[in-house]
Amino acid sequence: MLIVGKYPLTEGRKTFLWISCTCIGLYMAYRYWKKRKVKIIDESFIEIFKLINKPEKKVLLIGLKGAGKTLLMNQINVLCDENFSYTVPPQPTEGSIATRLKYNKHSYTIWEIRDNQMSREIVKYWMMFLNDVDLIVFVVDSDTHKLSATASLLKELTTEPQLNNKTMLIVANKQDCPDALAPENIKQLFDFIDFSPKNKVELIGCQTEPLPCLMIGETKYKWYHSSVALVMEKMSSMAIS
Ligand SMILES: Nc1nc2c(ncn2[C@@H]2O[C@H](COP(=O)(O)OP(=O)(O)OP(=O)(O)O)[C@@H](O)[C@H]2O)c(=O)[nH]1
Ligand SMILES: [Mg+2]
Repeated sequence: MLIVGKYPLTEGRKTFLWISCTCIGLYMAYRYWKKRKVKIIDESFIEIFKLINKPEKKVLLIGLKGAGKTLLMNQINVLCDENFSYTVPPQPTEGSIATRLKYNKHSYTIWEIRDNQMSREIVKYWMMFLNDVDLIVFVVDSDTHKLSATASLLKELTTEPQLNNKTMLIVANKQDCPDALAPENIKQLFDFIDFSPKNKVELIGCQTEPLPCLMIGETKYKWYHSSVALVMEKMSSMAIS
């Protein structure tokens, strides 16, 4: 028979000791489980707060009819989502198209706003969409013959007081066209815009054509031009800053 202190360890005492140890063990396991549960909840909250602190960036995509906004968006979509594909030529946009995508761990909603039919009212029309916008992307057809109309529209747009302090990226698209003006020359043509870094307006060249031939049996493209990746990188850095 075992002797603990002065008292012999009888069967009754053994059972009592065994039950006490089990209870203490169970209680400690419960305390540990509860602590872990609280920790997991804490971690979930941290994740939620991280999301809250990284709100979606809003980008407004504008420009004259046929400047290439939709094809640019299609190729940006391919860049951000490997399952995306598109047909060519794109249909003229009716009203607006909103695209949500993720790029470099940030979420973006990009609104393509079509030039409404009354060209003289177009700037006022775009202003209606300007609330909470982090970046305006203005797509330009770089064809020499189309640039003067675009220049006068941009002049009107940049004098809008609502545009003060808004960040804007001008995309000089269709650089592959034989009559396209190079980005540096377009900058000179738009001399009414202050392209200094403090003014938060930048210009970048881009092209989304010529598209490669599709493989036999394929009807949709999953291709983007390398300049589109540079445009997306610039859009992202300007929208975040
Ligand atoms: N050569 C050339 N053509 C282009 C380029 N980007 C677009 N296009 C063509 O230009 C036409 C208009 O393109 P869209 O993307 O529909 O233009 P958009 O600005 O969305 O036009 P709307 O929705 O009508 O305002 C299509 O036929 C395109 O194939 C480019 O970089 N180079
Ligand atoms: Mg369109």
